[in-house]
Amino acid sequence: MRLLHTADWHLGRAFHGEDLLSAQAAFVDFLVDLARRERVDGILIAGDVYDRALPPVDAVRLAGDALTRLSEIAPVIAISGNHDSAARLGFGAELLARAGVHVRTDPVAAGVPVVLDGALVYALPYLEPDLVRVALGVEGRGHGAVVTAAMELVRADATRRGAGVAGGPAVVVMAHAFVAGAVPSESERDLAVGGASNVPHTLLAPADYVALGHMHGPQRVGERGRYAGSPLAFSFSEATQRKSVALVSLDAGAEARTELVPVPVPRPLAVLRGTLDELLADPRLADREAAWVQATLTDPMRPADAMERLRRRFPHAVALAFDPQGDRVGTEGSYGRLRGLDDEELVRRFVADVRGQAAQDAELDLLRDALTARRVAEAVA
Ligand SMILES: [Mn+2]
Repeated sequence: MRLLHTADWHLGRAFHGEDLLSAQAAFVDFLVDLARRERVDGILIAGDVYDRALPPVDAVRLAGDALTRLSEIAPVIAISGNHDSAARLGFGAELLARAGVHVRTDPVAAGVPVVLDGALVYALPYLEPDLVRVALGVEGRGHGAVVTAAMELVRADATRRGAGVAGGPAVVVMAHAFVAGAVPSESERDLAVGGASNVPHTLLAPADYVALGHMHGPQRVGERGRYAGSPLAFSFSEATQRKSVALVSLDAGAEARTELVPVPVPRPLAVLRGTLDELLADPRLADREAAWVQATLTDPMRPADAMERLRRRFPHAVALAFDPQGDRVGTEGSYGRLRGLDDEELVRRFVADVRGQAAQDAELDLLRDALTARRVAEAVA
């Protein structure tokens, strides 16, 4: 049997202020065509269907359209990610399931598979530890504890159904999580404060295939895990990634085989560096004129109207940074050094900077509590 694995659609997301909805609609068209052409037996969407808990109406329409069209080809199984509101995405789930669209947002139902011909698909929604530990009866804290509890439900059920013995069904586990060893981009929202967010891939074993969401770069992790990656780039850190969806073949007695199918690129990304005059004149940059452009200008003095002038050649320039070179070298652009820091580190540095003294442990505890509370509030918003 063959499954189509995708994730992290983030419907409703913008890219540096530019609407991505038409590009996302084009991706849905591509996916529907691919599923039909390849005659897949199931379609897996591993979380972050929407970009936020309250998605814009156009994004909701597109999601409805996508699920309807895909369900006409094969059963669809979707889980909620850390960007989705589990309650909203899960609305009417029982009704949708009757039409072959299985939206799984309830952690307690992790041990109830979607049964396909030849495979059991266990769909773990994103498990926010502070929200689901009571429901899962977990004492410990952190992601490892809740994933362990959910996987105990999975293993018990899979064993009951004869998985793992010759002639038994294949097991697929879907999850939206940061599996240790995976490589993030700059567009995933942190799952936890303080870096205790990742889980060892062994927690998700045994499975013939682990269909993951959360990381936006397509990649393997562990022996049988794979992140499908987002269909579109959401940050310039993804400029060199080849976005794809995964076609997974599961045949009795054989290892899962994966084929990556590249997703059409609506507009490439270009990361440029040089003086403004160089960027405007360099003939080698002709093929970047239609790209989304991030430019770092190295002029010793900040040129006037830099973005406006840049856009005369690169109409889709959306991000500008300055890194002056030469005699009048300043420090790196004052905000450049903050790029890529998580919220806790950002606040920590801010405090140290304005007070001239690092934050104390008790203050950091307060800060972590506040950041956790905000994350939980976002998850139930
Ligand atoms: Mn995501």
